[in-house]
Amino acid sequence: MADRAKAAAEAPRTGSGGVRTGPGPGRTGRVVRETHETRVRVDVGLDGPGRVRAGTGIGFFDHMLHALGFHAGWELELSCDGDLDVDDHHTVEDVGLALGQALARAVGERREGIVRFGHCHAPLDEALARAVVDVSGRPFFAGELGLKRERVGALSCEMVPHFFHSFAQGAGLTLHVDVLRGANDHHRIEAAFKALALALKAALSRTGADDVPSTKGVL
Ligand SMILES: [Mn+2]
Repeated sequence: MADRAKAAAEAPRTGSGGVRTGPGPGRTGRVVRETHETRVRVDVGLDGPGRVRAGTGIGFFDHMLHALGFHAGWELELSCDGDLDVDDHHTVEDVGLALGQALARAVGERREGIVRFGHCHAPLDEALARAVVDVSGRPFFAGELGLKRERVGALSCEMVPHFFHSFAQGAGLTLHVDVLRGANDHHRIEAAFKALALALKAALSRTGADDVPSTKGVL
C-alpha cells in the first residue's frame, strides 16, 4: 500500500461526499474508507446502467464483484489499495463493509419504497446457489457454501463467507446464501454471487409507493 504513513495518520476514517440518500431518480452512495490496512473507495448507483469497474488487486475477487454489480444492475466503481503483502483478509473484509455501507446510503435511511425481500436461485453449469435477503436494517449472515479448495486464484475460500458477513454488516442486510450443489469451487462461488445479485435486485426494486415496507412503519 502506497503512502502508508499518511493513511495511518488519518486512520480510521469513514467519510462520504456527494452522497444522496433516499429513493430518488438516481439512488447513489459513496464511501471512502481508510484504515492502517486498506484504502477503499466505492461509488454505487442502484439504478444502472450496469457498468462495473472493480480493482482490488485480487483477480478472482474482482471477477466476483463484477458479477455482483452486473447482475444486480448497478453502476459500480470500486477500488481498494490494501495490505495484500499480509494476505487477502483485510482487503476482502473492508471491501465488504464499504460496499455494504455505500449500498445502505444509496437505499436511504428509511428504506422507503423498496420491495425489501428478495430471493433467487442461480445456476452456473453444475453448481446451484440460493440467496435470500431482507433489507431489514438488522445485519446477519448465515450460509453453507461447501467450498473444498483453500483458495481460488488469489482469493482464500474462507474469505467468501467472511465477505458476505462483512457486506451484510455494512449494508444492514439479513442474508442467507447457500450453495446447494456443485463440483467446482469457482462455479460454486460465482453462482453464490450471482444469486446474491439477483436477490438484491429484487429486494431493492421500487414498489412505486413511498411507504416503509414494515408493519412497524419503520425499519
Ligand atoms: Mn467465472
